[in-house]
Amino acid sequence: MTGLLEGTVGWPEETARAYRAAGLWRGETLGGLLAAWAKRSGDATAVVSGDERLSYRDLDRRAAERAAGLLALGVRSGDRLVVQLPNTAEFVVLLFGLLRIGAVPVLALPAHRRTEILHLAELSQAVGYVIADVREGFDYRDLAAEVVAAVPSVRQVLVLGDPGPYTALADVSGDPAGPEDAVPVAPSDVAVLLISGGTTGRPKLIPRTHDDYAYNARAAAEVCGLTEADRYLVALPVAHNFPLACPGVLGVLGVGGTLVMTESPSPDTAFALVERERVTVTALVPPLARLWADAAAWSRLDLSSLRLVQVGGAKCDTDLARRLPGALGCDLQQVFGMAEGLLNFTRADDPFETVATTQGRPLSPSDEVRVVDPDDGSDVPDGEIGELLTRGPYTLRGYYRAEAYNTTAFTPDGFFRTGDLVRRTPTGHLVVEGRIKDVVNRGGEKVPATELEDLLLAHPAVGLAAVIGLPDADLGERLCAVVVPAAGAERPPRLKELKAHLTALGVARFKLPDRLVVLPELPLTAVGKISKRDLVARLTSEEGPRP
Ligand code: OOB
Repeated sequence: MTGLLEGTVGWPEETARAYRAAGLWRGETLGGLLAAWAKRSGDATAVVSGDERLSYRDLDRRAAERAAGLLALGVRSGDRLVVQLPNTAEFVVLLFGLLRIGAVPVLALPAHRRTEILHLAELSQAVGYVIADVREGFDYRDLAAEVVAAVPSVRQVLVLGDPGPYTALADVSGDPAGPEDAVPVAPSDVAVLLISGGTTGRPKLIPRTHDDYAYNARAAAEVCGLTEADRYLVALPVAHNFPLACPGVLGVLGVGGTLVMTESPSPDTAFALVERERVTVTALVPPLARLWADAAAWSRLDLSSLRLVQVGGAKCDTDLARRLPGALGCDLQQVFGMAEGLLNFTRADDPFETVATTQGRPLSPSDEVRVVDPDDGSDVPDGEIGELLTRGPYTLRGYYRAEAYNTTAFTPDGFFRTGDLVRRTPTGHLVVEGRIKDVVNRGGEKVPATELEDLLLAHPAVGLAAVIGLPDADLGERLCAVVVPAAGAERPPRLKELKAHLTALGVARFKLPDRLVVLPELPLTAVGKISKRDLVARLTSEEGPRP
């Protein structure tokens, strides 16, 4: 059971014992693993980030020094810190610094803004907030000032770069030989809190234990055939589960490979790194994969080192899947995963047709998967569409501090209701066919509809709001806000105004609607709820005028 963190639900003791007996959970902590990896791969390059190159030994030492520095600041085992850092070596150093002392990072994306960060800090009662100084014209220190003012638990702000009034991360360093370094951390403790994109209402936090996350990364590395010769480009935001542990950062370090960090996944920047560092593997979302495939035709840079590109986060359409290997000169792997746990991968020995047309099959022999009728919960036969339910050695048993929500998000016997509609093929591969959860998947970026609707309703000219996803050739789905003007409003709101309103409230830019539709009323279902299905159908067939 998870020891330190109240508000988390662990696996039943008997199940945990079975996962240990099967050798899936090895009783290791992620901090302890880094020390072991440093012994094994000492001089090998662990991380390349800009001009910086850290060997495994350097990384382990830097993490130990960071851990000592954190202890000296008063950070304790079980404390939560919201971490919002770009793809840099410092992310890896800090992550392991925290893991080593049992402090728990809440992994926010660089795109998150006031609304998201305040929520995460409050929900987790974070003691600290870790940021970069300025990125893409946004000064995170200004946001930190608001966080400190609004959330009293936040006592520390640590900054990568110019700290302003706060503490420089570079100064959070101590002597790792100090007596405080020996903080006991249990394998069953929560290692990180990931952010869910798939829940109703405000985003929920997903506790991942050392046991389960170490297994997740190790098994994913194995499925990808990762070896110490692999050099992995961290192109997606590293706080996301996919590049962090599927196999990503943790999987690569586990086999003694090299991480190449990039703050920009654009072909210009990324291709130059692929050439310079002889990158062999990376993970992309479908719109990026398409951009890379198109750009490769024109690029003079040498991409011949690439052997595997993983594509996931949203459905990779079959055309792109067929085109990608030729365009980039490497294998494709489809990945259908979720921060909550379950990962599906196509395998190197799958026929190409399977790689092109399915989203893979479960990672672990201990993953339990059911496909059920969403109405009555009964299992549907293979080939029929139903809701995917899952339970297993790296799938959560409950969101953090979400007792009421958990009663509906899980079955009584512990299966997680993914909200994804899938079809299972005779080979056990899954094809994602849709969704019943109220989320828009904008090219892999998840926008919980109700979260955005609540924010839209705060605008004086908005009476009713429904957020839906409409089909889009590039993003898979684009974000559409359907609103009914407020009774007293002089005129309907404009898209520009609603975007300005959301920006002023401080929401991540990827949550800004691409399109606004104003209607006199919203279609309702038989039980009187807004019928988003009708809205999507109507707007998809009309593709009416864009305001
Ligand atoms: C990954 O994780 P999340 O937590 O951002 O989003 C999970 C959801 C899934 O429930 C599904 O709705 C969608 O994203 N999704 C896909 C997909 N991969 C994820 N839908 C269709 N096809 C796919 N290949 O997105 C994630 C986590 C780990 C690895 C890869 C992706």
